[in-house]
Amino acid sequence: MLRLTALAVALALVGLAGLASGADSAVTTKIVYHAKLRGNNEILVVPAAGGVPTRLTRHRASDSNPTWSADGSRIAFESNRRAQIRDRDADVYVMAANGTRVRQLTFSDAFDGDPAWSWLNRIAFESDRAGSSDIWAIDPDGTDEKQLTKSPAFDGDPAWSPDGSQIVFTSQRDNGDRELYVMNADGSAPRRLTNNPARDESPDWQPLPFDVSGHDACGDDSLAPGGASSIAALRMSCHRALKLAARWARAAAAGDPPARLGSLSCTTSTQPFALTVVDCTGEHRRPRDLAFVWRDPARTPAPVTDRSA
Ligand SMILES: [Ca+2]
Ligand SMILES: [Ca+2]
Ligand SMILES: [Ca+2]
Ligand SMILES: [Ca+2]
Repeated sequence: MLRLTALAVALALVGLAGLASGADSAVTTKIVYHAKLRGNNEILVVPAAGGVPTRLTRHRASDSNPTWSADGSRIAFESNRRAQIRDRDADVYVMAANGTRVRQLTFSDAFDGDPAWSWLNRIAFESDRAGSSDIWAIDPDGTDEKQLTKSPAFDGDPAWSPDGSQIVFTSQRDNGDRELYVMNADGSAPRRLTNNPARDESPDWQPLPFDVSGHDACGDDSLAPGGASSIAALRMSCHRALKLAARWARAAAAGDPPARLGSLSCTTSTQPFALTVVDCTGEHRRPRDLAFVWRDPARTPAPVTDRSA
């Protein structure tokens, strides 16, 4: 539940700042969670500003562990509503943010659950269908299902990096003790983050400091040297947004971050974790909107290398 707590905090902060999505984000952002109602888990949402929770599921099975899509339009969750073969069977489901259009994504007779939805629209989850708990990933339409970890030990608890390029997870692969690991989104180049006799688990990657609801997520685009990433566009194409972000990044890398980009007026806010958020808004009768993250070149993380080989 650490992930949900962090998301809730992020959404609340975004609501206060009104970054990128306009001043109404404070009243529109919601927090999704599960609660045991009369002994049965259901998914609910509550406005971040406070208010009456709305129930999204009504099913006698256990519905739990919800996670938002990056654009806020859908929710993935875990449910054992089709568990007819094994007691421990559960599967990953997706529904619209209002609880309609429920769709089953996984169909193994083993456990599939604890989903995490990435900025790049990929859903990571935990499954023990291959004999031990492993991280798997699937597209929200149920295609391209892939096993990302293959250790005989426990691998679970997936959480995405803000740009969707990496996954942090928990594993007992090295010494039987739970440690945190990071791997690329395709399962390659795993590396251990912790190494101690304590039980290290429930990781959560610090989320993006702006609200992407209503935006197209244009993906990560490494705009050297510092790398701008996680570009979002509201009323312009991703193609155009990427070009504008690249232009801004080049100027910023040269030491002169511009306050304007064509007809866009840009603002920046420095975050306490080596990131600058750039937020550009159109003017006059043609409103446009662009937001992206600019990494501090001096503190760009080192590339992921495979230390497990
Ligand atoms: Ca239920
Ligand atoms: Ca299953
Ligand atoms: Ca495993
Ligand atoms: Ca440990």
